[in-house]
Amino acid sequence: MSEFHCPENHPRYQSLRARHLIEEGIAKGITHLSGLAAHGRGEAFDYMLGEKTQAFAERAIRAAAAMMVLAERPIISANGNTSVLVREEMIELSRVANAPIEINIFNDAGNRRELIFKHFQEKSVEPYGLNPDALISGLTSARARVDSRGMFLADVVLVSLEDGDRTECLIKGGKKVIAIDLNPLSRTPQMATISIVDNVQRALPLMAEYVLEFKEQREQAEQVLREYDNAAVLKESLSAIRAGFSK
Ligand code: PTJ
Repeated sequence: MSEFHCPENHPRYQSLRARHLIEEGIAKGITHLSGLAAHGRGEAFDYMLGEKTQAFAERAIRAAAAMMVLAERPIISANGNTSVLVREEMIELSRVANAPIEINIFNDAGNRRELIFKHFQEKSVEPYGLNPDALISGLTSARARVDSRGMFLADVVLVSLEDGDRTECLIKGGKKVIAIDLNPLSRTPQMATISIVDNVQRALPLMAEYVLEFKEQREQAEQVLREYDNAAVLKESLSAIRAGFSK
């Protein structure tokens, strides 16, 4: 496995480090090879967004934190990309929001679930999803396979960096979905209750900060959620990408 040699003051340090994490995840069998393509797609959108959390994304992150605090059974979904990019950040959010982590993968062959489980175990966390025993109805991909103690019972599901149609099925099943996805045109953010168009590496730590704030102010969390407009956030994110493209 290649070492990461890059001075921290290199202008592309963060981006190169993220690439290295994905590369390492693939070498360890945690991240699927297609995760590399997914990552590249995200990089392109992030570039258009100026590689920073835009105001509309921060509004969505704040609303998402409010939703996590007010939820009865929130859960954080982890796949092969997020497990290597934001393991520590997911663990911290899980701790402050009292929301378990559950492994949910699209490419469900071989021992990837076990490898992801062990990757979290290194940090003394045992996510759900090692042996899924329930199904999300209406979904034909492996993402349907969930844990009856976790995702199956959850009322709010945080999904990051994800393909496909799971969000629609979760919503049809009565759950609320918070999606983190740099491409606002993807089906996941288009269908989600709250769509965070931002890099998962920036969004999760900020969400954890807001969760801590709202835990002390539940009424304010309720107000933030009442006033939140996801359609406006999606519209603004598209304008920002268009503006970034024409620069
Ligand atoms: O581990 P598995 O088997 O569950 O597979 C995971 C991947 C990511 C391979 C799978 O879900 C996939 O193919 O996803 P897609 O369809 O490429 O979608 C990924 C979405 O995440 C795209 O819309 C990207 O723009 C977006 N994205 C990529 N990197 C980031 C991101 N969004 C937020 N933060 C990122 N760092």
